[in-house]
Amino acid sequence: MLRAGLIGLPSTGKTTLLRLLSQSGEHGGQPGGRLESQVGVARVPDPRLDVLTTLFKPKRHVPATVELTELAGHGGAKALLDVSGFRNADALLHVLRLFQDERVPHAAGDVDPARDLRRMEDELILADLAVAERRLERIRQDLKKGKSRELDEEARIIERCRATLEDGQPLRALSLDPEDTKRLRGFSFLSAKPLLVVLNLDESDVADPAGAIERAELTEALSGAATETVPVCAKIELEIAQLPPEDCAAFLEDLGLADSGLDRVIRASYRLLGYISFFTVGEDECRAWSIPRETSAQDAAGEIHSDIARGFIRAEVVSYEALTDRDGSYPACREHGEVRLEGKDYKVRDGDIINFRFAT
Ligand SMILES: Nc1nc2c(ncn2[C@@H]2O[C@H](COP(=O)(O)OP(=O)(O)O)[C@@H](O)[C@H]2O)c(=O)[nH]1
Ligand SMILES: [Mg+2]
Repeated sequence: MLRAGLIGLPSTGKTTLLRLLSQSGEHGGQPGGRLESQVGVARVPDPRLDVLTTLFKPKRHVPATVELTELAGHGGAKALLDVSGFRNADALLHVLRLFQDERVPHAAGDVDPARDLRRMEDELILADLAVAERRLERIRQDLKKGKSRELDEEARIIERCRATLEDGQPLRALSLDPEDTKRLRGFSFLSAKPLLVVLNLDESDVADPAGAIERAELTEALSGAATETVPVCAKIELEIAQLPPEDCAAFLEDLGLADSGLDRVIRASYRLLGYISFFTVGEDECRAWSIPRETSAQDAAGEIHSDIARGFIRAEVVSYEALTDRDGSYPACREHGEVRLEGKDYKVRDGDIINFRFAT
């Protein structure tokens, strides 16, 4: 499951966004509060799962999910990020306040998103710099006890990280070879994580996000590597999401929005991370699973259960298009040679419908 951490200064709309994405109307904690840590689960909207559900009429249908966490106690005056809380996150969602509202004082004074974006980036960089320096110190001590090629390699890449951070650049700007990527994985550097900037717009700007970005002088700051931007209007969208479903579309359209905040934020996250979905189908359950692009069949099996990965024999694969074209009939797909048997190294494609054969 994809894990996303919500970051941002107080009173920018993190909790509101969390509730919008997890479609939960409950109000945990105080508005703008700093003390609450909250977790929400967002279901990934996917019309393909709906089609499969109509074809197979399973007892259950289970969408892929994204787990969202808002951590307590960061983003204050000292703005210390609790690194450990985000260690597991696959991506960070930075909620940036563009909305003006006198009733909601902004902790940092005026509404100035360019400043806030830089400030949060600096927080990530500082937290990472501390980690890099601590590790370099340890390596230096270990090298006194005995040389090793791997320690030298690690020192080299961490030194490169340190220099990048010292220069005020996030680590996501670095291009690394796979070996170095592996060496750095254990450090869970925050500024290396893909970043989705969620622009929490003023109601009056919803129809013109490009204009709002320009007026806030954010264009250049948002052009960085491994970042995506998505505009929302968290408060109004949450109000709309709580209306009966048949009214939602009309209200969104009135605002100038083509689809829901949930759709837009999740789609942007998938683009950012390069995630794709595969499906499992049957009478009991139709289910969507998210995996990074280029995931092997065996690793995809592990997403379902480690036993299936361990006992992996073959993946029986048919594309979503082929199976739905034949009204969900496996025999018809087989007859036309559309069901393939793939080995453990097969790279799963978006929309594959997979039946894993495994030994227990
Ligand atoms: N006007 C307006 N107010 C918002 C918007 N998003 C959030 N708020 C309000 O800002 C306050 C703080 O929001 P909250 O989500 O708790 O912020 P957090 O501190 O970042 O978690 C609440 O009163 C929200 O209703 C928005 O898009 N427009
Ligand atoms: Mg909050």
